[in-house]
Order: sequence, then C-alpha cells, then structure tokens
Amino acid sequence: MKQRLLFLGPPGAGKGTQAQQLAQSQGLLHLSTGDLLRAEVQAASELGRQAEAVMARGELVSDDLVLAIVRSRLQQGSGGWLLDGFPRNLAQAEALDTLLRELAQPIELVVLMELDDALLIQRLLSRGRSDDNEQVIRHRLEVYREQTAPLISHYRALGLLHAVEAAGTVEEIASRIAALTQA
Ligand code: B4P
Repeated sequence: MKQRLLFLGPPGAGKGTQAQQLAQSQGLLHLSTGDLLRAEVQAASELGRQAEAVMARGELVSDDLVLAIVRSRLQQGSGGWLLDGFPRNLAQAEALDTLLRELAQPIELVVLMELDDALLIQRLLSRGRSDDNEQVIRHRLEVYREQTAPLISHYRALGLLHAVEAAGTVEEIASRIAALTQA
C-alpha cells in the first residue's frame, strides 16, 4: 500500500470525504489544509482572523500561512500521510517538493478526482458550509481552473498522477482509489 499520497481535484469532488476514510483505515496522517484553516477560524487565532475573509470569498489563503501549517505537521509525523487540498497552486507545489526532499519523504501517488461542474455545484450546495453559496462556489471553480489545475501537468510530468472518476457512490469511488493505492 502506498503511504504518501496527495488528493487533487476541484472543490466538491469529494477529496475530504475520501481522504478521511482512507487515512483512518490505513492509519495515515490526514492533512486537510481546509479543515486546519477552519479550525484556526473557529479558535479565533490570529491566523484564523487572516484566513476567514479570504475563505468566505472563495479565494486562496496566503501561501506562507498554509505552508507554515503543513511544514509543522509533516515535521512532527513519522509515518505515512495523505495531503488533501494542498498544494493549491504551483508555488505551494514547489515549496512542498523542497520540503519533502529535506524530509526524504517523496510523494508516491497523486490521485486526481474528476467531476462535472454541475455535480460539483449540486454537492456543495447540499453541503451548505458558510462558503457554499452559488456565487462563491463559481468563484472557487475559477480559482481552481486558474491556480490549481496547472498542478495536473506538474504531477503528470513527474509520473505520479492517476485520475479517478469522482461520480458514483462514496463506496464506488473509494474502491477506485483503493485499486490505485494498492497497485
Ligand atoms: P477545502 O476544505 O479543501 O474544501 P473543498 O475543496 O471545497 O471540498 P472537497 O473536495 O474536500 O469536498 P468534500 O469531500 O467536502 O477548501 C475550502 C477553502 O479553504 C478553499 O476555498 C480555500 O479558501 C481554503 N484553502 C484550503 N486549502 C488551501 C490551500 N492549500 N491554500 C490556500 N487556501 C486553501 O465533498 C463535498 C460535498 O460532497 C460534501 O457534502 C460530501 O458529503 C459530498 N460528497 C462527497 N462524495 C460524494 C459522493 N460520492 N456522492 C454524493 N455526494 C458526495
């Protein structure tokens, strides 16, 4: 089983849903930058105060803030991990490559979850988080296309990328991902 995984895909593709289950069943550290940022907002920390308005607009929080969070978590961990929602742009991907070289922990697999916009919007509207209204969702999809989608070619060029159809039940998608992690 692969131990160092990265989940990539548009907002609402189900990265968090799948990552949580897989990390729990395989004993991997689940590192969701979205969840970590929401926890900071909840705790009303200085970082949370900076992140809150940015997230509400559907934009990306600054690379420095996100990198500081990821760096400290990866340095503390000793086993496998699953990065969910990070990196989100090329600068974050390059910083991650450097950090993982320092830690001698190379990525083993990048899973790209693919889903049509209509289904993404439907899923997010029914989730109903505070940043899940239609206008903000459409902006998040634009941000994904402009800033995050270029990572697809970055990881494809490294021979790490495998795409998964993210339509279907949670169980169906989990078994598609399991087939890749066990290959
Ligand atoms: P995230 O928390 O990463 O969330 P997401 O991309 O919106 O959702 P995800 O793909 O994880 O979908 P989920 O499983 O929840 O990002 C939120 C914000 O945080 C960003 O906009 C940004 O501001 C900030 N941020 C995060 N990381 C950052 C970074 N690295 N740099 C800068 N800023 C960052 O699934 C969605 C819904 O679909 C759920 O309701 C779920 O129950 C449902 N669902 C899942 N699978 C399903 C299925 N198979 N069938 C039907 N419904 C399904």
